[in-house]
Formats: sequence, structure tokens, C-alpha cells
Amino acid sequence: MTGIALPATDELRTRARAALERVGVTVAEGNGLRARTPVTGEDLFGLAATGPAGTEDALAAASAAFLEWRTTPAPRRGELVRRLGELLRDHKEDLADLITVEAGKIRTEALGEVQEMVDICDFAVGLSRQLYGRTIASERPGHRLAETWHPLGVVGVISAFNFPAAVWSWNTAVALACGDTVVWKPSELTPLISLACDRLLARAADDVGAPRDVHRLLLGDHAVGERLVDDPRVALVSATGSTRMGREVGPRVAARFGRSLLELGGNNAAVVAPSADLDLAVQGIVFAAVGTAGQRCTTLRRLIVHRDIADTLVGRLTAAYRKLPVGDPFDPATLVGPLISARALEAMHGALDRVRGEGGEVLAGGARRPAPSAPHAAYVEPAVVRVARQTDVVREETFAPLLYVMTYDTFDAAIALHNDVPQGLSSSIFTRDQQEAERFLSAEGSDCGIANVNIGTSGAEIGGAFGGEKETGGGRESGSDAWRAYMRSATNTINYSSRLSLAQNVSFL
Ligand code: UN1
Repeated sequence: MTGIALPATDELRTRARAALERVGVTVAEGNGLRARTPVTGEDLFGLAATGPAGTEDALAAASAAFLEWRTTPAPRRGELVRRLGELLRDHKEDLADLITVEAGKIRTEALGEVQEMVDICDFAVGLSRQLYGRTIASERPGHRLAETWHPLGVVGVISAFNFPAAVWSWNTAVALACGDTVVWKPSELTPLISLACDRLLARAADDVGAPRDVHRLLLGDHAVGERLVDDPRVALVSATGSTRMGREVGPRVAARFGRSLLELGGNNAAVVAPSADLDLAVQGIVFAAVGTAGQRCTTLRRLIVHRDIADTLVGRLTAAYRKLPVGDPFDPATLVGPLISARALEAMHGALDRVRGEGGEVLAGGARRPAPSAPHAAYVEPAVVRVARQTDVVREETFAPLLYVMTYDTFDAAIALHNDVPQGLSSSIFTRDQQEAERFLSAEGSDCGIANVNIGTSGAEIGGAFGGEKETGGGRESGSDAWRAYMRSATNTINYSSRLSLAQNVSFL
């Protein structure tokens, strides 16, 4: 097999610099952290990191800006988000370039990520006129009860490499509309797209006359994130990443009675029933399992197939896998770009070794695809592995394109297998049987925060709330009423009579 042809790192460096320039970023080079590209696995340039003084400055500035922002009428706040959305539209290609350079996403998925940002801005602009509270019937005459929603404070956003821009935008667009200010600690692996997003928001703030400090960016390592997590000025920590990270963040924020919104690992499965439309299922499964090179938190990792159709489905899947174009994410023909790092590839190979040791059979893929010009790049053929049982390795999230296939005989057994993992993010069923579909969506069906029918586990729209249960962390971001996590509610009792009447018929004085 011939090696993968890739652009030179110099070309990628030039492309990134050009995109940054068009967005308006002047890169402050330094030696705090290295921007790198998984496309060739090489460094691009060194950047200045935010030290302790810079972090303190950002937190103080965002806290001060909150005092002004919280009393800015919500629809005015929406104007900032609207302007941000316009700038994101104008720079869609530039942002997609940076996402491909830094996260290795293929073109259509990088553009899709920017589209997701535009969409959440539209959503948040509407939201800025719809931060509704309820009016509640009082049990007392001449009284009214009301629920009021107020801005919460500084929101600390911690985001991961795999959706380096969209997850920031879900949090930031909603938080800003809600009257909060934001301090963002992105993944160390994606500083350039973060600089670009920060710059566009600063431009939007200047354009509409909003305070610049409604948003501050912190570039740095773990220590920077820890400061954010421990600082009592940060009212809400919204963290996306591994369950291991969430286990650290959650208790630390809780120890200071802060709020956290956790969006952690998934181990998403699809049930494929005997009545499934297999053409549709194969397409849905391949996109969900292989898209973003298996590095979405919503990636399909487990397939639970009815025994009667397992061989047929597996045959069709492995045939599709063998044809997957792996390579340069800038090449429009490519469907599978690089893994983020050689470490990610090691983790995938480690999982493959373990599952083989447990009796699993690798039916397709798994081999590294070398790129002669880029020995550090991590390209791999997505893998399908047939397993007899849901062993420990199957119950873990390996952040790579690795799909485990299991079979079932009864629908109840399929649901039990489906739910028998520690994570609970996304799920789906392929079936034409309405009873099965409805049972899967019911209280005794999938235990995930996202449950789909005849569509894969990944690629959610922003209009719904996004997040999951169990070790996924329980948080909800993005659409629906996820905004409530970014505000505080107050219950108001208003007496418009001239008598004091006490609730619960209490008499006093
Ligand atoms: C993530 O992987 O952290 O549903 C977010 C999806 C995307 C978001 C994924 N809209 O796959």
C-alpha cells in the first residue's frame, strides 16, 4: 500500500497564518506553548501562554465586566451575539482552515463545525428575547408569585480539541445572551482557532459597543485550568473533555459551592433491529463511527445487532470500511483525517491488543497508514471488531475510530447491553418497528441524554439540549432550555393587597 501524501508543514503554517491575519489576529510568538498540526504531526510555532498574573487579570476583568453586562438589557446583549454570528459567517472558510490545521478535521466537517457556531449564535439572539420566567398562582388573595431569571456571573469554559470552536460557541453565545461574562481555557492542542474566536468576539464587542472584557482567553496548560476551577469568582465551570478530567473538576468546583456543567466521555451505541433499512443503517453507522476519525464525544463505538442480520450487516460494513479514503484532511476526497496525536494511535492499538486478547476478532482496519513525509502523523484505518461480550475494554471510551460489534437475540437483552456501560451520552436504534422505536425512547429504553431513531449517534443539531447521564456528567449545553444553567432564578412573592396573609394558613400576631 502506498503512503499518504500530505502538504508540507510550511504550507500549513502559511495557511494558518493567512487565516489568522484575515481574522485580525496578530500572533504573539513565545515559548509558553506550541501550536501544532496533526496533519503532519509537527509544530507550527510557539506562542505566549497566560501566566498566573494574566489569569488573575482576566478573572478580575471578566468579574468587573459582569457588573455592567448583567444590567445591559438582554436584547441588547443579543446584538453582540448577532454581530459575532455575522463575523463567523464572514470568516467561515478561515475558521474551517484553522480547525483542519489544528484538529485535523476533514473540510466538510470543519465547515460544519463553523456552521454549528453560526447556528448557536442565531439561537442565542432569539433567546435574548425569550429568557422567560413563569407566573405562579398564589394560594393567598392579592398575591402573585413570579420566577425571575438573572445573570449568574463569570462562566469558565474549558473545552477539548475535538470541537475546538463549536463547544466554545455553545457556551459563549448562550452565556453572553444570559448576561454572563466568559473566561475560556481551550485545549492546549488548539490555541490558534481559540485566538481566532476570541478576536472575532472582541471585534463584535467593538462594533456594537459592548465591553471587551465580556470575554477573556487563557492559553496554557492544566495549571491555568485549575486556577479557573478553584476561583470563587467563577460562578459556573462548563467543562467538556474526558471523564477523568470531570472527576477532578466536579468535586473541586463543588467544594467551593460553585456550579459545574460537565460534558464528558461517551460510549455510544446503536441497536440494529431485524426490520432496519440496511442501506440507511450502513450509511448512518459509518458516518457516526468514522466521522472526525472517531474523535467526537458522540462517535458510535458499539453496535448491537440482531443475530439474524449480523453477518449481512457486518459484511456490508467491512466492505464500506475497506473503501474509506484515509489521508490529507484538506483533500476533498478524504473521509478520514489524522488522529490528534501518536498517543491517540497508541491508545487505539492498545485497545485493539486488549480486545484481541479477550477473544475479539478484528474484521477490518486497525493498521497505521504511514505518511512518508510525516513520520509523526497518526493516520489509521478505522477498525471494526466483533466481540462476544461487553468486556472491560468495550466498556471504556477509546477516542479513536474503533467500532465493537455485538449480537443480540431479544429486544430486552439489546437494551440491557446498551445501557450496561458507565457512560450515557448518545444512542440510536435502526428499526422500522414502531413499538421497538418507542420503547427505545421510553423511560425503560436508552438511558442516554441523546436517543435517536434511524440516524446515528453523532451530528446533533444545536436546537436540542446536548449532554448525557452517568459518567458523561449530567450537564446540558446548547439549545432547548440549557440556558437555565447559565442563570440563577429568584422566586418573588408580591403582595398587592393591604393585608398581610401568611402562607400555609399560619396565624401570627
Ligand atoms: C463533541 O464531540 O464534543 O453531535 C461535540 C455532534 C456535534 C457535537 C459533538 N454536534 O456530534
